[in-house]
Amino acid sequence: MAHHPAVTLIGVPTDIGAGHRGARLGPEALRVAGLPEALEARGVDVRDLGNLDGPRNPWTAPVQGYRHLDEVVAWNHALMEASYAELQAGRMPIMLGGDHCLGIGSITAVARWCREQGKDLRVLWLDAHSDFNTSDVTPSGNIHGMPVACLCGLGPDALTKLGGTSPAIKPSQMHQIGIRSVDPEEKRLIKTHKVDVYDMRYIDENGMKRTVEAALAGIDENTHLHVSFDVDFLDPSIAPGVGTTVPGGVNYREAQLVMEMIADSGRMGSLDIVELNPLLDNHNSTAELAVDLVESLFGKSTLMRD
Ligand code: 6HN
Ligand code: MN
Ligand code: MN
Ligand code: MN
Repeated sequence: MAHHPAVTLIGVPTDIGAGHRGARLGPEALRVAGLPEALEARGVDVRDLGNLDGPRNPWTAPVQGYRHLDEVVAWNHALMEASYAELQAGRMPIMLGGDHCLGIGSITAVARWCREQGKDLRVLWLDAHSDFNTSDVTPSGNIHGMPVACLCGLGPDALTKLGGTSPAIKPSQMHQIGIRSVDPEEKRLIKTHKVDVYDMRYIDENGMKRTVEAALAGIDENTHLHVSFDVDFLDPSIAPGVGTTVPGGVNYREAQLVMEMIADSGRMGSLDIVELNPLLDNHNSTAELAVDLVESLFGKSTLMRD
């Protein structure tokens, strides 16, 4: 069995950035689906920090293009500190979301740590969405549609400068797979900023193997790979438990292949699992699938390679 770093599970029970409530229950659903035990069975040293605390969801309308901005800032600030502390302690943080706005705090912490360590950060964003909206162009005001823009320096100071320096990352560090729902103005932004996007058409035409090879091209032993896994990356037929399902997503075998290839790279240093909404799930089956895929991220092959 491959050697794995020690991991720390950080529950981030928030749906503050989403348009549906219920993702706040995601961390518990992942635990009930057996995530800690599955990692332990892979030989991983697992510590569960429990859930972070933060403001409740006020469930109010957007103000100047942002819903719940103050609450999003508070949650991300708490997560940034918790995640940075684990990296400093030499452990791999695994964020149990929670909606995808938590990618701001999570990746801001990773970016700071990589800067200090002289490591090259690369982000793999597995998602149906690009999450590159800004307050001027967002159709919803929901901040889970904005974390990539915020990380690249587009957004309110309170989020773009969460870690002091802005931007946290350059668009060239961001590589997105599975994309199939991008708002019209958001599309213009990701083209202007040249985010590396492998959309479903690319996957159809080239296959998942070549897609992942392209997204990981050029990594080396100095690369820290952060994987941000939005469960709506998966096709809704296998993963109904998310608020923003988009048809035409990644199937079971394609998803396994992505995870196995990331495991083979040996470079994953941090992970978000986000957008799972147990209230929309079918008897926790989406959480169980997420656990199955995380096992593959830690080297459990479904085939004959163990
Ligand atoms: N997610 N583009 C839509 C919006 O409201 O900005 C959907 C965003 C979904 C975000 O799934 O993490
Ligand atoms: Mn997302
Ligand atoms: Mn999404
Ligand atoms: Mn790049």
